[in-house]
Amino acid sequence: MITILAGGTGSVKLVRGLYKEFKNIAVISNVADNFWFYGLYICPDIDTIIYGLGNNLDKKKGWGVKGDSFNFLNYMKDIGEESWFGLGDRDLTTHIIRTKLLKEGKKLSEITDFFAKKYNIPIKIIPASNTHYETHIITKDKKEMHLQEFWIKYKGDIPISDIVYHNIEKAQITETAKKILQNSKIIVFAPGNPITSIGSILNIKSFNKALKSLKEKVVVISPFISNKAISGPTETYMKAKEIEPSAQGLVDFYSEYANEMVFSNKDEIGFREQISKNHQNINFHFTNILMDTPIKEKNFAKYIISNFYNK
Ligand code: FO1
Repeated sequence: MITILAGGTGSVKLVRGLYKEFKNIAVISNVADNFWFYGLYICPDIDTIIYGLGNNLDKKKGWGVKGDSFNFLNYMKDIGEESWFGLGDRDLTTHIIRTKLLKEGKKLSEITDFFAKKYNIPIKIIPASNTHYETHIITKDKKEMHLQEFWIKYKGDIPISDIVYHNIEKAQITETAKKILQNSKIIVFAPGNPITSIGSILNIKSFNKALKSLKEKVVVISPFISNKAISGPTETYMKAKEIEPSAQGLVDFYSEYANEMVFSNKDEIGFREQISKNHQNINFHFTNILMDTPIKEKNFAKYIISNFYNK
């Protein structure tokens, strides 16, 4: 089995490729982007995986349901309610059902199983934790807000000084996640944001412990091409955590978790000159990591399978 640690729009491309090429996969999803909005519990990263694998994802945006309408949201706006978070009408059904099930006492992992079944997705999608915790942004003028508020409401346009995981001390790895990690032949860190998609999982104490004991299985996929993030606010968040926003910074950040790392062949020169010398215990691999078409998603999945699973 291949387990993928995933979060956000960058990760779903890798998950989709592996799902098509291999099937025997499990996904452990970031949950720190989850939040309550209009009294509904929203789990963007879990939903992106479920919609992505069920062929329901709006691929252009990278989130939400394809072809969705926004009547509900527009009416909220008309009556003067907050409308900065793009909840589509079809997408809304997921949040309403999930919130109802949560209120009936179901765990997030059980609810996620329910949706996977509903959308005919025959693999395990596991929330990194059943405990709610949130990634918060601390602005330079000392305000604290949820990641979604920072990125969507304020368009990421406020200077920031730090990122914290609010309530993470209460979060625990689930027994299912622990078992799946142990039973996997390889564990792939998807090319998600290292701070808010993958780092938010690594910072759960019990998760961190479990992963560090399985270091020889971990393969990290870079979210950078030519030292620039493929998408999203990766550099901003790395800087806020005082990590150099470059391939070098990524290697330093992930070096305690993995001995195998895959980077874009456009970043190879920097490695020859410097990075490999400082990290001689890590095997660096270089290939075309851009997955901007279904063919490239599949080709990259094949690359992972042949180089790390069937090696
Ligand atoms: N991202 C946006 O940039 N704007 C939105 O309005 C927005 C709405 C949204 C609704 C449901 C959902 O599952 C995801 C949504 N996202 C939106 C994506 C999401 O905020 C982030 O990309 C992820 O949390 C990053 O991992």
